[in-house]
Amino acid sequence: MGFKVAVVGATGNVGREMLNILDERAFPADEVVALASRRSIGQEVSYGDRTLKVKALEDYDFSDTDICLMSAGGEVSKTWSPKIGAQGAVVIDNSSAWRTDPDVPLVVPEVNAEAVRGFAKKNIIANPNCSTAQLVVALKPLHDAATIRRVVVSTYQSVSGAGKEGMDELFNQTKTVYALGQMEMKKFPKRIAFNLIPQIDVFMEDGYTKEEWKMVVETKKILDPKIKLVATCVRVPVFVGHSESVNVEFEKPLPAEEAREILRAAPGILIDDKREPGGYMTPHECAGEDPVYISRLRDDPTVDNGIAFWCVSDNLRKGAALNAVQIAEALANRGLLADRRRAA
Ligand code: 11C
Repeated sequence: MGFKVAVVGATGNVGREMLNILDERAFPADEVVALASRRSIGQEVSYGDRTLKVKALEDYDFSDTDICLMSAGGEVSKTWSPKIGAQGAVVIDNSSAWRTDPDVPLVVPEVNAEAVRGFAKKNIIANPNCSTAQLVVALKPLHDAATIRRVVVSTYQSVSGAGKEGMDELFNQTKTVYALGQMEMKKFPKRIAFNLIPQIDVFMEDGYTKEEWKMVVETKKILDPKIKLVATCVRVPVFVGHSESVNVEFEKPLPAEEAREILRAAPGILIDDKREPGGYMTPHECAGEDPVYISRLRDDPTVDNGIAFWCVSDNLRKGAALNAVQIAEALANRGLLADRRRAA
């Protein structure tokens, strides 16, 4: 017997990708339901070769739903995730609403899959921010090998991280540059076409942005609270795929060549690093792909035990929808959903 799965926010970038990935990975679902706000009722979305008509979240009864994949933003999640969890479904939430809640596991299955066992306090599991997800997949095997002391990361984040409106803004501004029309800025604080913006999310009191803060607190919660991390997050005119320049300092020696073999054997990672023109991954090539790609791996001679690398991944997949479906798989593989059914 398979599971009943609801996808909330099914008409958005990430919601559609969740439906694709449930189908691609043949998640054992007997029924998949697409939900969104009332204004999307009747819209159609694809689930493999099937077409689902969107139903209203507000009117839906979750009492026989096993898993609810939620990608409808923080405010919707704050209101709805506890209500859905109270009806018995396990909510896997893609927003930032629950990530720092001590009663909610924050999970990247390649790193801390066992943490899914802690879901029962609220029936909610949080998916990390996209820029954190790809980073911790790369850091975990390195941390196990040589204990990370400090990470310095600069991100190059695509506009799809800001949703469909972000993608539309890049498209429209780019057309405007050539057509000499009126440049409109709605989603981003400065022009993004042929430009980049060193601000993602709001500013905090200490001068860092909330996106940078998220990378710090989420890495600590998922991987190790002792890791020191400093981030600079930058929006770039790329539609899909987040890139990161990463410097890691270890407690113990870990030469780049050894790190390469460790990363090569680690789950979720592909090494694309030929040290020749074009011998590295770019966001354009990673769009639609599942792995976290590592390129430009080299020693960092400015610290005692350090390496530097380039890390690229599809932010809508590993950074959001794929990670959420992997969490659902981690629950199912551990029999945690079946147990819930037997207990009900
Ligand atoms: C961006 N990383 O690229 C953000 C999007 O906390 O889930 C995801 C925000 C979040 O704009």
